[in-house]
Amino acid sequence: MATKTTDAKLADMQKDMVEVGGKQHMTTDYGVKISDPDHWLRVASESRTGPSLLEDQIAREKIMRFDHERIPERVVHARGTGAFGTFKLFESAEDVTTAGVLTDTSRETPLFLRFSTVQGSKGSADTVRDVRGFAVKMYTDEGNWDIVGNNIPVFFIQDSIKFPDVIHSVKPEPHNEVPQGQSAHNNFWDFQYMHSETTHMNQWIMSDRAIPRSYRMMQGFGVNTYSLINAQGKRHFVKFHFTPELGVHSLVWDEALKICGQDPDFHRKDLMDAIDAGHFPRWKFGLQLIPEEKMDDFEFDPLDATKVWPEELVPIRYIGQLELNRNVDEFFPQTEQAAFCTSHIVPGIDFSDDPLLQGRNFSYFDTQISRLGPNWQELPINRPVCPYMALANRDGAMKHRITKGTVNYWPNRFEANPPAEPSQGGFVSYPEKQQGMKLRALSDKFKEHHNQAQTFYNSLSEIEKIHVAKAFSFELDHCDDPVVYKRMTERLASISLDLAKTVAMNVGADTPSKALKENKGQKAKGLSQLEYLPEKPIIVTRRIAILVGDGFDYASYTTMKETLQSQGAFVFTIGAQRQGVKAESGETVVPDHHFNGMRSTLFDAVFVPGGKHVANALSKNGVAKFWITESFAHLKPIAGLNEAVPFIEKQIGLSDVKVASSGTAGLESYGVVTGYGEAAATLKVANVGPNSKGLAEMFIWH
Ligand code: HDE
Repeated sequence: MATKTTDAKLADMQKDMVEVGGKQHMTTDYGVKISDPDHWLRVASESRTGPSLLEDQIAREKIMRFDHERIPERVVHARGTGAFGTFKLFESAEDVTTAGVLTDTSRETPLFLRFSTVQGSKGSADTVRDVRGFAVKMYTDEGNWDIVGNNIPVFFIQDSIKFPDVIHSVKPEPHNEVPQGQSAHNNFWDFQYMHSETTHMNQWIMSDRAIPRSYRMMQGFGVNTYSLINAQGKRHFVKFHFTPELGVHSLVWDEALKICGQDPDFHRKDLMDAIDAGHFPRWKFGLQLIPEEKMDDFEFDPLDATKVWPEELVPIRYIGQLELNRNVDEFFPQTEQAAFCTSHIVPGIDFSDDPLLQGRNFSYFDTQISRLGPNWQELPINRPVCPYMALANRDGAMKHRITKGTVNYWPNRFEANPPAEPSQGGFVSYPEKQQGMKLRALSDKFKEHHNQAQTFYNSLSEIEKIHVAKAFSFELDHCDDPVVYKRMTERLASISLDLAKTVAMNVGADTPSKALKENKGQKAKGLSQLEYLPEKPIIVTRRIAILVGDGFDYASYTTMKETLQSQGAFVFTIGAQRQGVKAESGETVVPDHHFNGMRSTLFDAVFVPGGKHVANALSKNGVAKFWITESFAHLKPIAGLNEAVPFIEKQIGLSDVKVASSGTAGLESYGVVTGYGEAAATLKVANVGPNSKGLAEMFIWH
């Protein structure tokens, strides 16, 4: 029995839900109960297994259904995962739009959000270096509104007609289908060089934005320019923003590479685990608005998707909140079959002449047909929750909805299902005056490609800049055609001569002697991800490992575990063996994993309690020792007590880790906190920093 709900989308989908379990017998698709699901009907006796019979309608049905289980994966963004949630407004935007979803502060609009990577196939790894998709479908009272965004605010190209080229260049190469889930190859960087309009975007994808720690810890951007129309018929151009409550955080590259193999589902599990635990991820929703008459006031064209609208010039107005609060029940019908369309807008919202958006409006609608067939809009995940009657849209493969009545056209003699006047909510396109030559061209302002790329680079912190240089060096190292890596390195001299020189040295390109474009050091707001840390550092949903073996100190283990858990952290005991680990004082703890079952990369921090286990187990185990070394290399907070202190000190090879004297609070150095003696008994944890900054805040002693 479906549970009662106030969530309109959940109630809608429940009409099509059945549940595994209970006393209901197993049946065929046509409802007949099955008596023996394990054997094909065949000629057989005790001594002989004879031929299988084609007559077996039950076996044939089962095999046929299996043979056709797969549908084409998305041509891009094939790898992804999603969740349901709600959208609430805390401020009406009725001064700029009539859209109910953006003006009615009493509503809770149900939604589905799908996150994705772009390059890899459906089975590729989550933590690759790539753009992340951020596609939201809001089931509003006036129809579905889709914002099909990314976690990076700009795009590679300016004209949709180039999309097949940019995607072909990044996808596995055609002759050998290599590489999977990577942009580190000749064709991609060849294309990037050939199109200088990609210069801005490839600064973003070489930054830490392309290796997020979690889907919950990245921004979402609509990227394209849309319009909002108010009750007076006035138009504002708009960009949509989603800013995560948890802040923006990234992995470090070595960690990301390793997690690809160690847990390819790292991000989708992270999302599901947080929602299951009731730690619902939230994003503030904001608008950047430009009144129509101001569109020519900028040095860039606001319709150019390779440019951001600098926040100094166009501030973000936050008006709402998006929350994810329910995992899907079944992946295929609720995520794989989700079909997003940039063309799905509701009254009060309209398109713009953004040339990328115009092409997307055709493409998304079109691609769903090859994935799902012409009736994809009727699938439970895609259909609206408001009343709908598409009078003339009938038939086609896999038609599902049954529409009663004798007419399927307009006008009809019954005046059945008449169109709606604008005052009744009928969609009316903004009556824009258009005049011009029919040409294959873009406006002149689209020709400038480097200013914002430089501003992005200049705005990064030193450590972020180092990461960009390392990322370019990794990528171009994987290009074996000298034409590709040499030319691309040269291009970097139009961003920063230092960057170009570092990359040239690493990848074996010619060292550029002069900048190709003067860099005046221009910076802007909102570009460095360090600006998006939570107001107060929080530990909630961070994964923390406690390493124990036989002989560990039970008191400090439990104090630390309980304190961390009370603050919403996910704590895992990693033990020498999962059969049970015995404390010095006799208690037995059953670890969640054993040393070889997990890796430090899958956790945000590590704690080692004191006790004889350090000598008995930890210092004799290579994996446990490497856990500490690797955590340190990945800039993770490490804490240890008593016997664990010299152990940690040895693994990280730090001569200046300071150690407090017995009975006093511990000290920290480089994100390592250590302590001896009584400190263990009074251990408390407060303000925990993100893994990229403020590491020393991880463990605070009171
Ligand atoms: Fe997409 N893109 N795209 N894209 N895109 C698709 O539609 C396309 C672009 C984005 O979770 C496809 O349903 C063109 C920008 C996301 O299901 C396809 C152009 C942005 C998703 C398509 C772009 C995106 C897609 C493939 C250039 C950020 C996954 C499957 C003009 C704002 C949605 C599908 C999901 C998916 C076309 C550029 C984001 C082929 C032609 C810019 C998040 O229609």
